[in-house]
Amino acid sequence: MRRAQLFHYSIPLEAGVVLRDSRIKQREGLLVKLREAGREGWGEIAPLPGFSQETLDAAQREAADRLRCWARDGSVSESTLPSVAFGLSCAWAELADELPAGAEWHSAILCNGDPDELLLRLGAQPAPVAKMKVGLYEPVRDAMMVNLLLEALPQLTLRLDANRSWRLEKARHFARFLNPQQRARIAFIEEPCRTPDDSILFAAETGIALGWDESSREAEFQLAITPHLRAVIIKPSLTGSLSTVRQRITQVQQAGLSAVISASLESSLGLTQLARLARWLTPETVPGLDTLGFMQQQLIRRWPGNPLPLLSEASLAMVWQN
Ligand code: OSB
Ligand code: MG
Repeated sequence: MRRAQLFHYSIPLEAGVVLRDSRIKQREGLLVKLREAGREGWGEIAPLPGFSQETLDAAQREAADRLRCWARDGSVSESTLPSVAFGLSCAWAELADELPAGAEWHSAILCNGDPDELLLRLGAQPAPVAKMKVGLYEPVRDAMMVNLLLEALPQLTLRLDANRSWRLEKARHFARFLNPQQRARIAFIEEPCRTPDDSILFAAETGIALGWDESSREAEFQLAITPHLRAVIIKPSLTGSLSTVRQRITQVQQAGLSAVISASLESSLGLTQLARLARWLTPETVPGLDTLGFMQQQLIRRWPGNPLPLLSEASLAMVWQN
């Protein structure tokens, strides 16, 4: 007997979470629970508005279709909707005991909120890695913040993410105000410029290492070895099934680059699975999973040490079952 259920969740977010120009107040998504032969497997299907092509409604219909086939036949082809393919493949991997339990609980710490608390969190790590969003304010201000943080914490490695905000001229302006002695402590900057070509030019001019995030998910993307390219960000919920994610990671690693597993604002259930993926597939690289702080609740599984209240299965709305 194969049983499948889909639950809908809606988690209130802290005020002011901005995703691609729009402020979102709730994170909505689906959890899938599978049961077979006394075993259980969970997964999360959560298209991210502004990033995913598929809507939550479309994801739910597709997931129910696939699960109906799975319950009948025991196997089913992968969905072409990345969030669905990822969530279902995680649940199947748990059922088959193929997703190792060990997890990487250290993440690149996001620089937002209270600066004193940030310094405390970073100071408590032996080899702290932080991630700062840039491009939202004036380039001079961004550069000053980078300089200050690197000065305050001599052990710190910093990742930057501009989410394609800058024209080349603005990106150059930012780089001019960086303290030259500290540039090498910037592990990489994700997507500094509006176009990949400008980002490549920026990296070549400044020597600041580059990371691809948005670019790596475009249809025409080829992993060309560009000087100064150091990392490719992999967001599984925007990428596809576990096997697609593994292929991507292998390809990136074989090119001598860091594959950085990163969150798409999943609930604690999905985040803990991403932490397991990170330990399993990218053990050398600190993942980017520090997003639970935007949420006001955890679901089903707790992130170790996180004090947010935990919602159980009983408090979720079941929207489909076979
Ligand atoms: O720009 O990388 C992004 C989360 C949701 C949507 C987009 C992004 C992110 C993150 C996740 O930054 C955290 C991380 O990568 O460290
Ligand atoms: Mg990014």
